[in-house]
Amino acid sequence: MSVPPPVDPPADPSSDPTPAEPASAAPHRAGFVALVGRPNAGKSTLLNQVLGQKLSIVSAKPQTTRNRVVGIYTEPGLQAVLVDTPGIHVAKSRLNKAMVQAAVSSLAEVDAVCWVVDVVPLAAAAQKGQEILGKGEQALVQMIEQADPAFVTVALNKVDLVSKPLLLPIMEAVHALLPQAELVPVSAMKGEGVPRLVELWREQLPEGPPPYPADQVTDAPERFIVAELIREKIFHLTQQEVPYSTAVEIELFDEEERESDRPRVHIMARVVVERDSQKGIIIGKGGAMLKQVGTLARKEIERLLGASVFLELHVAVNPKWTSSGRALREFGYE
Ligand SMILES: Nc1nc2c(ncn2[C@@H]2O[C@H](COP(=O)(O)OP(=O)(O)OP(=O)(O)O)[C@@H](O)[C@H]2O)c(=O)[nH]1
Ligand SMILES: [Mg+2]
Repeated sequence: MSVPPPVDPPADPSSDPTPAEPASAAPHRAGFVALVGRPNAGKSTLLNQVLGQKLSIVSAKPQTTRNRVVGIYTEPGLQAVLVDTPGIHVAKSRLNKAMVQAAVSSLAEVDAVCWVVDVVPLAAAAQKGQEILGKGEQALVQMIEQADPAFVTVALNKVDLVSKPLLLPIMEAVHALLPQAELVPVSAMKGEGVPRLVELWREQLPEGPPPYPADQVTDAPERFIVAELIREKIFHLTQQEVPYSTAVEIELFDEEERESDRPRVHIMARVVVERDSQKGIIIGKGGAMLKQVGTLARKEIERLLGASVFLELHVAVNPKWTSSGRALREFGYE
C-alpha cells in the first residue's frame, strides 16, 4: 500500500519570502474532473493516456465502462482526480440505467467536467450537411448544465481520424451550445492535445492540497481492475449480445506468495452470462475461447500486479441478471 507524501505546511503570509523559493511558485491545485460523454467517445482511453497506464478498460464496442473508475493524476503542484464514467445513452435495461445513473451522479460530485466528444460521426454529419450535434449531444449538454460544474472542458477526440478543416464547423457548433467551455482537439489514443487538457485542469481546479498520496493511481481495489481486464477480453473476443450479458466476479484472490522471491498470485474468477447458449460461446470449441480470454487477461493482470498469475476461469449462468436488482448489487453496478 502507498504511503502518504509529506504535505507542505501552509505558507505563513506574514513571513518574508525566502530567497530559496521562486517568487512565482504557484499554489498547489487539486480537484475532481468527471470524464463524461456518449458511449465509445474515448473517455477511458483518455483516462489511460493521462495516467500513462492502463487502468480503465477500452473496446471498440460502445458501453464498455459500467462503473465510475477513478484515476489519480499527480504532478508537482497538481492532483487531478479523473472520474471515468459509463457513456450516457438512452438506457433500457436495468443494468444500462444503473450505468447512466453512475455517470450522471458523477457530474454532481466534481469540480470540473470534461466532455469527451468523438468527432468522427460529427464530421460525417457536417459533410452531409446534417445537424452536427444531434439529440444525444444536446441531452448531454443539458445534463452538464444542470449539474452546473465550475468549469467545463470539451475534448474533441479522435482528431487523428478527421481532417483539420472538418474540425472548424464542429468547434463552432460546440461553442454555440456551450459558450463558456474551453475546447481542445485531442487524440486520446496518440496523446496529441492531451497536455493542453492537463494544463487547463491545472488552471481551473481549486487551490488545495492533494486528496490522495502522490503515488496512488486509483481508489479501485485491484480485484475490481482484474475483473475488468477479464471482461475487456470478452468484449474484444465475443460479439452481439454476449459481451453485454457478461459480468465477471472474482471468487479467490490468494496473495500468500505475493511477497515471495517469485511473486505469485492465484486468482479464480467466475464469468457470468445470462443463457446456456452464451455459456457455450464463452467456453468455445474444446474450451478454446475461455483459454484465449484467460491467456490475454493473465498477461495484463501480471503487469498490473507485478507478479506471475495463476488464473482460473469458469462460466456460470445467472438468467436475466442484467435486470435483477440483487445481481446488479452483487456485481457492484447498483
Ligand atoms: N483513432 C482513435 N481511436 C480512439 C481514440 N480514442 C479512443 N479511440 C477508440 O475508440 C474506441 C472507444 O474507446 P473507449 O476509451 O473505450 O471509449 P469510452 O468513451 O470509454 O466508451 P464507453 O466506456 O463504452 O462509454 C476504442 O476502440 C478506442 O481505441 C483516438 O483518439 N483515436
Ligand atoms: Mg469507457
